[in-house]
Amino acid sequence: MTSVRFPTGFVWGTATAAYQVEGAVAEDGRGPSIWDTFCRVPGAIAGGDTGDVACDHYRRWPEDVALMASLGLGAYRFSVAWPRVQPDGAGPANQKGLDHYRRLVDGLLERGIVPYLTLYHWDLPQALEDRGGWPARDTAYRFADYAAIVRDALGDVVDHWATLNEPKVASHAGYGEGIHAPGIRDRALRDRAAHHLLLAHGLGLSVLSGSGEVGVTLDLSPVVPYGGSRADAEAYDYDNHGMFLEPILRGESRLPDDLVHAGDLDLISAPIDYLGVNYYRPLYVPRVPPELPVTAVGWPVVPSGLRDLLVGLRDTYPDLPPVYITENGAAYDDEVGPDGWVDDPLRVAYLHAHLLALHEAIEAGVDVRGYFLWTLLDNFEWAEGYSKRFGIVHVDHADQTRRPKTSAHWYGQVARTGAVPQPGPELTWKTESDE
Ligand code: GCO
Repeated sequence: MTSVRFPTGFVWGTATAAYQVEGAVAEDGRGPSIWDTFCRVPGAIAGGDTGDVACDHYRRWPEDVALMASLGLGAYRFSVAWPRVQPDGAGPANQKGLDHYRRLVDGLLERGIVPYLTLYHWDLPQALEDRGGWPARDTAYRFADYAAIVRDALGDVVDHWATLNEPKVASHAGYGEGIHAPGIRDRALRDRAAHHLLLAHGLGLSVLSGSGEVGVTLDLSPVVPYGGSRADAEAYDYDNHGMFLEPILRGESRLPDDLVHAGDLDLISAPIDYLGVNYYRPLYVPRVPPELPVTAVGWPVVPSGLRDLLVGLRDTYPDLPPVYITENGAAYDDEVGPDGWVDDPLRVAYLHAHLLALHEAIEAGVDVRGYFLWTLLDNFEWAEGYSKRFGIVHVDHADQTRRPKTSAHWYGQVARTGAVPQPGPELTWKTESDE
């Protein structure tokens, strides 16, 4: 069996986000987030689902960490819930909230799993939304205060930080399209939110300076015209990607000066130690080619898009910092078989092909440091609720039973060996010994 080997020291992990997995939304002093509020808007979430319980990860994290360790995963990308740390989004820290994350990080380290901490994965304290939310410039400064509290509480055990996860989705889906919390549809507020999220990143970056490697995670895709003009594709590309890449990597913004204050772009474009890239599929303008296979959320499966994206980033930004793939994965309608096993051959094929494409990008000279599979557990998929399963571990949300899928065992062997088979026989995870 031939295989491609990833660089020595390559980081293999999984990713989750607080609101999607924790549950315990009123536990230990946690305050409400915009997602707690948005889930109660009739029709906002498929099936009327909420994150009230999610995967009960707030309590079951020891079981989940043990599962990661049993698979041989080396890292865990998680987010801290701001409303647990500052229930009203400002003021003194809630020590019980901080204590939870200290226990989680200690538990990871005890198992030899490296924590990768994201400060913001969309769960803004509702109290700050009540004071204007991300369209209000002050929210960026509240984020800096929050970042300092978490740094002071966990900086002695956390060496890998991300300020934000996907600011584009937080601004565009939350304030532009209204399909994510807080459910606002206003282009001007969207642009204000986008800039203030970037400003929060810049302020957070300076707060975390000296605390280890610090980066930011963006959702990025090649944008491909399919029935539309190249100009349309380029406009869409800037609106979804350049609007964030240009300020962060070049210190340039097209937003008006009454929004972008003097000095903002210096903060936002301060050097980052890495760029987190979330890749799932290319974006086609205006529609997806009908012949492409798609996942359960209708996203086309185009592994070469990952290679093309990374090589394109490297060519466009010669000073591109090292990259982590901070999310990659697929939703499929996984079922528990009669024998209790959850077989997910389509997800294994998706992961296999994307890891081979990632290896091609590394071979082409792109400096990729690690890969975080989205996601460990079937969890609350935002507006889709629990109807979409992205996990390599099946979760029965009625009784919280965890069942590692075939993909969990397949990925575990990749993580343990650092190798992915060339096209041909899939890894059979029941080998007698790793390579
Ligand atoms: C995102 C978020 C995740 C999603 C995942 C699947 O990238 O949108 O970081 O929270 O659940 O991407 O949509």
